[in-house]
Amino acid sequence: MSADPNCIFCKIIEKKTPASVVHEDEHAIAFEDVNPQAPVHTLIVPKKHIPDIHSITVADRELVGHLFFVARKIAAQKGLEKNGYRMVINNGPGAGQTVLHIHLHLLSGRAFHWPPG
Ligand code: DGP
Repeated sequence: MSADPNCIFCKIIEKKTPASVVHEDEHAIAFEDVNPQAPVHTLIVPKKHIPDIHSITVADRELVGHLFFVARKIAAQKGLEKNGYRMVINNGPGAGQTVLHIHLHLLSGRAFHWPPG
C-alpha cells in the first residue's frame, strides 16, 4: 500500500508535516503524540499505509511484530520498565480510532485503570 496523500501519518513519514520523532528506521517511525493522554505518549507507526488491523495481510506479520520491537526499544530508552507502560491499538471509529493508518500507542507516567474507558 503506497502513501495516502490524505493521511496525516503518511505526511509525517514523508516529512511534509513536522513531528517530534524519537525513532525511525526502514520500516517504522515513532513520534510524540500531539495530544498526549499521559506524561509519556508515543506513537509507533509503520511506514506502509495500512488503514486498520483488518487490512493487515499475512505479508505484514513481520512488520506488525516490528512495531512491538520498536515500542520495547523506546520504553527501554525512556526507562519505563520499572513502573510499567500500556500499549494500545484503537481499531475502528467505535473503538476510538481517529487516524486510519495503524499505530501503536505507548503510554506511561501515570496510573492506568482496568477495564479501560
Ligand atoms: P487514534 O485515536 O487511536 O487513531 O490515535 C490517533 C492519535 O494521533 C491521537 O492520539 C492524536 C494523534 N495525532 C493526530 N494527528 C497528529 C499529528 O498531526 N501529529 C501528531 N504527532 N500526532 C497526531
